[in-house]
Order: sequence, then C-alpha cells, then structure tokens
Amino acid sequence: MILGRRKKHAVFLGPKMLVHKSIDKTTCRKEIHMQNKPLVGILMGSDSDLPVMEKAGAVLEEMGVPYEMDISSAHRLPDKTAEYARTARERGLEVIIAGASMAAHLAGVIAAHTTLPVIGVPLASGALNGVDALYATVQMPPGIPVATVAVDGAKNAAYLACAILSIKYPEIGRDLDKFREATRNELLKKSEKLRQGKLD
Ligand code: C2R
Repeated sequence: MILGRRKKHAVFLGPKMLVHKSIDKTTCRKEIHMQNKPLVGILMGSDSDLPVMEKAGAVLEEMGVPYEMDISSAHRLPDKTAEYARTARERGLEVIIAGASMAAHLAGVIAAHTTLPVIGVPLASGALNGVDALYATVQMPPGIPVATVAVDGAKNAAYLACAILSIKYPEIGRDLDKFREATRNELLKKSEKLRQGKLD
C-alpha cells in the first residue's frame, strides 16, 4: 500500500502497522507508529526484481515495520543511488535492503556511501542464475560490509532487518520470537500429521 511520498521514494506502510500495531501498548512500538517514518529502505536494481523483492516488504508489513521501496541502480542511476545512501540516515532509515541480479553492485555501492547496516539480496537471473550476483554482493572489501543473504533470499533480508531493529525496538524482537514459535508449532503439527499418514 502506498500511503505517501517522501522525497523521491515511495513510502509503504503495512495494514497491520496502521490498525493492529497502532493499539500496541509498548512505548517503542508507539514511537515507531507516531514517527510514521520508514525505518527500512528496500532498493532494487530494476522493476524486473520486484516479484522477489516485494517478499521483503510483505515480511516487514507482517512485522509492523514501516518501510519504503524504490528502484535504483549503481550502474544505470549512479547519482540517485549515491544520494539515496548518503541521505538515508538523516531521513530516518535504520537499515537498507538492496537486491540486484547479475553484476550486482547495488548493495556494495550503497554501503560505500552510508554506515547504516546494508543487507544485500543477490537475485537469480541471466546466464549464471544468481551465482554472479552472490559473489558480487558478498565479496566486499574489508571496511565496507554487506550482510548478504541467500540468492533470492528477500524474506530473510527482512527478518534480518527486524533482528537489527530489535536492538532498539524490543517489541520487534518479541514479534520475531512469536514468529519463530508459530513456525515451530506449525512444523511440529505437520510432523505429527506425517507420522499419522494424514499429510496430503
Ligand atoms: P533489467 O531487467 O532492467 O534489464 O535488469 C537488476 O537488478 C536486474 O536484475 C536486469 C538486472 O540488472 C540488475 N541491475 C544491477 C544493478 N542495476 C541493475 N545489478 C546494479 O547497480 O548493481
């Protein structure tokens, strides 16, 4: 859901953020809500990356974390990418997620222009199907780190962003705990069904 525009970047806020999370009693979550500002920036190299990268947005919505999403490219839009990274902290962003395929320099170039944590998502496409993007994203020189998740690992990029944010916002940590507990219970139920021969 696009609720507004902050500078040149679309601002997305999940429905839970607006309804469910707004009645949360936790001071930290109220703070997040009152600020109404994106804490996470999701960037991708092309609109062709959206089907994978929007999964990161879906996780952040589920977790009630406000985010913004935009297209930029270290190669095709070098000035926009550098400006986005340089102004990210002052605009209130606390983590940046960047996804690109092939010669995936987007996350690395963002990391070169900000000291915020940058999470890189290597995306599968082209002749090398993501191996090129994985190496380009993960093999950063010392001093300019990019926390790299799996090829097409957009969901984990969002969970990692939540884990980073949970240091400052304990409520996000509690939501992560609840998510892990729900995942565990679901798998245990499936295990029980399988053992009883009832799993389709
Ligand atoms: P098109 O589909 O637009 O041709 O892009 C994008 O992430 C996309 O997956 C093909 C692929 O090129 C990637 N791209 C990069 C960068 N910018 C775009 N790797 C970059 O700056 O690293």
